[in-house]
Amino acid sequence: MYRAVTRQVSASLGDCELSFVDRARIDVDRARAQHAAYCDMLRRLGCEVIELPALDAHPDAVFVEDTALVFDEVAVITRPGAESRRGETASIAEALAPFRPLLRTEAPGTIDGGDVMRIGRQVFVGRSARSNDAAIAQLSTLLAPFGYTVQGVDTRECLHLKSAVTAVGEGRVLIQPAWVDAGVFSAWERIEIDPDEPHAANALRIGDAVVYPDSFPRTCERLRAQGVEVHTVALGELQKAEGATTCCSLVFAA
Ligand code: CIR
Repeated sequence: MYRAVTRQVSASLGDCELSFVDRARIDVDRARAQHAAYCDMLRRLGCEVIELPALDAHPDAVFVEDTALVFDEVAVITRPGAESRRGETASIAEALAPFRPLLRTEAPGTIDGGDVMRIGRQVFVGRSARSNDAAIAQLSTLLAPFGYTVQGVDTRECLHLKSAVTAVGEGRVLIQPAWVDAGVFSAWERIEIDPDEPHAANALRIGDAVVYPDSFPRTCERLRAQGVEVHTVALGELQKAEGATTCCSLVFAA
């Protein structure tokens, strides 16, 4: 059994932060419909979905992943790298407080949850425009008592570490080798994205299944050929906001 915290799409989504994609007009109603279908998929895969109301003053607030890191023992409220997103964390802290003791990263540290990938007791943190070494050091100190080791990983040409690599099963990652050094993950089986689908490395693992965008059919085929149970969703309008599959939820064991 899992819980998933999500947040409804802001009316202001069109004013989102963008780093590596060009601005295109976003149909907010369509984004809302896609987000609702995404939440339905999470329910189908066994999540109890806690849907928070939209924060219209924060265009990117639907991307809850960046505001907190949820471990089995504790949750860490982040200090997001983009200043426009820092006001999103208070209500996330409120939503998570019933389920985990809360810890926090502080200035000068900045970190987005999209840069944090956990595999077992290993926590990889992308060094990116959003996440810095100060936050990596803080996270290492915060998580050491629970037996986690935290390792910084260089990223290039992408927003977050999880734009470049995500876990798709026990001991398996899906990876875009142009954006992160694949050697860092040599202990795991690596499934490479199809080179024609550069943004295809972000999959959301829920138990034995992954939720995956319907816009990367070639990589989807590769995943299925490797025996990964893939459930596709349409996320086109959220992708225009540089969002992906993991970023729209905080999934954790209930
Ligand atoms: C941002 O730039 O912060 C948003 N427009 C997109 C955030 C996507 N977050 C994620 O993939 N974890």
